[in-house]
Amino acid sequence: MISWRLRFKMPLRCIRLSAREISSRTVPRRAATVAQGFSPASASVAQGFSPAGAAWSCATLIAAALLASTTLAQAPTGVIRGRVDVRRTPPQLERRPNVNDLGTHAGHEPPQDWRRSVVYLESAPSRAFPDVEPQRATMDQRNETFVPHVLAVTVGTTVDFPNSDSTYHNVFSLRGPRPFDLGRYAAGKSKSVRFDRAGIVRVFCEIHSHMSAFILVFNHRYFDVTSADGRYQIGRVPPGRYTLVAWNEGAVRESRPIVIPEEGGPVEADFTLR
Ligand SMILES: [Cu+2]
Repeated sequence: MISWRLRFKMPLRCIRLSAREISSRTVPRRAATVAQGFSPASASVAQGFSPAGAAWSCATLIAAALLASTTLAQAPTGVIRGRVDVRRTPPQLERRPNVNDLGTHAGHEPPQDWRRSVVYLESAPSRAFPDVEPQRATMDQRNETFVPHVLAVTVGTTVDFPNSDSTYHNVFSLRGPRPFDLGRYAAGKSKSVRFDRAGIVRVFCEIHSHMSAFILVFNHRYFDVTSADGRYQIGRVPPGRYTLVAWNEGAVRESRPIVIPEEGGPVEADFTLR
């Protein structure tokens, strides 16, 4: 009987003890551990700058950023691709009577690449990180034509406008997200403009009224200018529902809903613009 009591009393006592430990010992000890673990950070905050605290904060931030980027990099994404068939009539050149036109050759053709369209997501995916790297792009002035005729860039991009002709040019934009006037400048010179607001920029030359171009400024990177045969591709699109837009010269604009499935993968979307 004694042996039974001994055998069964001990475990009971242990259970009782451990229960008491949970209520009286373990919790305060854990709380103390948490308080101790927290104290260096709060101390460094209270004392001001502390190299150890800063290193700890930096390490935490870097770890969090790495984890977030790794998670994003590993998450499946989709590719939207297709073709834009432009069937509308060629644009009529906006010829303004201008004394500066005297001496320039007449009968200008529409820009060769007027069929190039821009395909883009109407709004950026909520799961995407913004691309903050400053970019640089070029819109050349060659044979009294802006090359390319259509340029698509992200906000913060600086666009160079070199003059590759033997005559003077004067690039300007009157309205839109970034009005500017670069003044007249000679062959071989270049001037630049930084675009910090999203929108459509109409570019003209003050000397040659037949020169015009478009710069589309986006606050995300989900866009593409179609190739010579009308093809486009928008990569690394996070899963979700979007509105896809095909745009040509501001004259035609068509949109359609598009879904990137959770597992990612390619999604085809063709447009016919009339
Ligand atoms: Cu010009």
